[in-house]
Amino acid sequence: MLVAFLLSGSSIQPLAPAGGAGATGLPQLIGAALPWGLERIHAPQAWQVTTGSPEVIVAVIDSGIDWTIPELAAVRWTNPREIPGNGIDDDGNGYVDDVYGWDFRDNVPAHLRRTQLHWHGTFVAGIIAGRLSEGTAAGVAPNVRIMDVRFLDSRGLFTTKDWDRLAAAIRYAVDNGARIINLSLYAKGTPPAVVEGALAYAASRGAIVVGIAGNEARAEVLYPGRYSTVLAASATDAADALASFSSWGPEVAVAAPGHEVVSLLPGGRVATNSGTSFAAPHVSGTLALILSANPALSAEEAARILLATSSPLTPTPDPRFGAGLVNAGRGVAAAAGIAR
Ligand SMILES: [Ca+2]
Ligand SMILES: [Ca+2]
Repeated sequence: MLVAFLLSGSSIQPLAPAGGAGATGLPQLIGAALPWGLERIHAPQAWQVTTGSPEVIVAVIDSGIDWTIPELAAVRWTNPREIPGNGIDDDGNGYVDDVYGWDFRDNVPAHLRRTQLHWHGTFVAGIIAGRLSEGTAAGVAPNVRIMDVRFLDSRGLFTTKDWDRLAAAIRYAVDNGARIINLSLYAKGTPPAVVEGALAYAASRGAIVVGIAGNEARAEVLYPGRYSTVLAASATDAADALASFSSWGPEVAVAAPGHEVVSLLPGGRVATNSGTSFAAPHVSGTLALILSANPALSAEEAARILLATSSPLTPTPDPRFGAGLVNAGRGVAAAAGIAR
């Protein structure tokens, strides 16, 4: 039985091939304007301090990532203690030849996946750390590293049989150095204790888990975003209104752009898509910049800075937006200003 959905139901709207020479659309996109979401969260202001440190690893537990895209290849995490292709678990972490992460769907190293990728994970990774050609950043934190932890199937879905798989994926990300885990997925139901246990483990090891409110357009934050161990994001549009599809509730930590977000599809095309799935990577990228600006920060300190520097969208506390719209510029400035 399918229990989980992560697509907003909106259609993909291709703009142009990334790196296409002389084509309409993309050159204007590169030259004239960054993706609106990056402008809205003040990423360019943050980049005056840092565009991200390669020491900061963000795990993308999703549908897998197309690493043939040059704009993403530069930010792929490599396991430094694993020798590729020798059939030996060199680092003794329980996974043989996991040089670029692990595919928990096919149970193989991430780069040896056996089934077709759904586009979702590539799109998420692009928002966190993608680059457009000519060195222009398309993601929030284009110099951090992305760990590819595949969990969702080729349709972008998972089932009730997969909860153990999700728990293992979370633990893998934590044990292999991820400081941030992006979970752009949700379920219409309560996960078993094994998932809550893995999230508690992540918290105990100083990994920050970013999740989503869900795309059900009502006052109920869905799991796993509903857990107190997850920073759940709601989705806003270019006018800072709550996106029509976004769920909300007291468990929302922050809001971030999620309506018609610009990022990469497998193969490298640039497109827009909508969903709370695409709000979360704006949050993950901002946290990655905060930790890049000050690597000594604990997870709690980084999360506190994220919340304290977000821009309130209403005069009073609002379950639609949590602490407000994430503000990478203010977040990085605050992080860099803390001497430790
Ligand atoms: Ca290994
Ligand atoms: Ca090996």
